Order: sequence, then C-alpha cells, then structure tokens
Amino acid sequence: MRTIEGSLDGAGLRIGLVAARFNERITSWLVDGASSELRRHGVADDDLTLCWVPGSWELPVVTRRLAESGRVDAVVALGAVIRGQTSHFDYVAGEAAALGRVATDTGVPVGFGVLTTETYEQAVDRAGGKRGNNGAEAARAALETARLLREL
Ligand code: INI
Repeated sequence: MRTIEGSLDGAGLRIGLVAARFNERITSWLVDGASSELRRHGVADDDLTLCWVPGSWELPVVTRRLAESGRVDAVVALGAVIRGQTSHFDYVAGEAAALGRVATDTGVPVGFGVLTTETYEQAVDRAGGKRGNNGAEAARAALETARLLREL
C-alpha cells in the first residue's frame, strides 16, 4: 500500500490568516498562536498575509477571495463565537462553518480556527489557555493539508 502524507514543512508556502475582530482579545491570541506555529515550521514572514474582518460572519467571503486570488497555498480562519454573548449564535457559527465549502470549492485548504463556545472562559481555555491554542492547531492542519495536496 502506498501511503501519502503531508509534512509540516512550511518553507516556501504562502499562508493567509483571516481573523475576526469581534472578541479581539481572544482572536489576537489565536492569531499569535497560528503565526508563531507557522514561523516555527519554516513559513517566511514575507509569505504570511493577515486580513482582519469585523466578525466571524465575514470570514467566509474574505477567505474565499484570498483563496481564489492565487496568492496563498492555504488559509487559516480565526474567530470566536460565544453563545453567552449573542442571541444569533447559531447564525454566526453556522456561517463560519461555511468555510468548509470555501475549501472544497476552491481547492485551497482552510484551517478552521473558529471557536464556538458557551462561555468566554471556555474560549480563553482554547486560545492559549489550558486546552491549547486552536489557532496553532488550525495552522498545523492547513500546513499539512497544503503539503499533502502538493503530493497528489
Ligand atoms: N462575531 C463573532 O465573531 N463572534 C461573536 O460572538 C459574535 N456575536 O456575539 O454576535 C459576532 N457577531 C458579529 C458578526 O460576526 C458580524 O460581524 C456582524 O453581524 C456584522 O455582519
């Protein structure tokens, strides 16, 4: 059996980060986690592009434009949707999940670093707290998938 896997070698890969400004304290930790993880794996600073959008609702449209631009090999989308804070949680969280469509439609992998939590504290835990940093995890997934796609 032939096994094909992506590596985490970021050298030469161009990565876009799209981050929601809503809950900016949390999302800036996700951005820090994602960008340091990418640099740690060899992505050059010049190959990193960060776009800020107002909220997670806006992540898919900007991620799609970036993916279609041909300027990036992968995108990492970062946001924090907290149920306690919004009555339209389901709409915002649902729209953020449309990021999967962006990846399949464009062929550009999208790391899903959007927290959907019940409380602010749970979001903190996943943005560099006791449950790790979801931004870093999404960045790793985007990197590995971009590398794998190059092998196929
Ligand atoms: N955007 C978020 O990223 N997280 C949230 O928790 C949130 N809440 O609570 O409403 C949120 N709302 C803003 C939304 O993403 C859009 O920016 C806004 O509706 C304008 O289109």
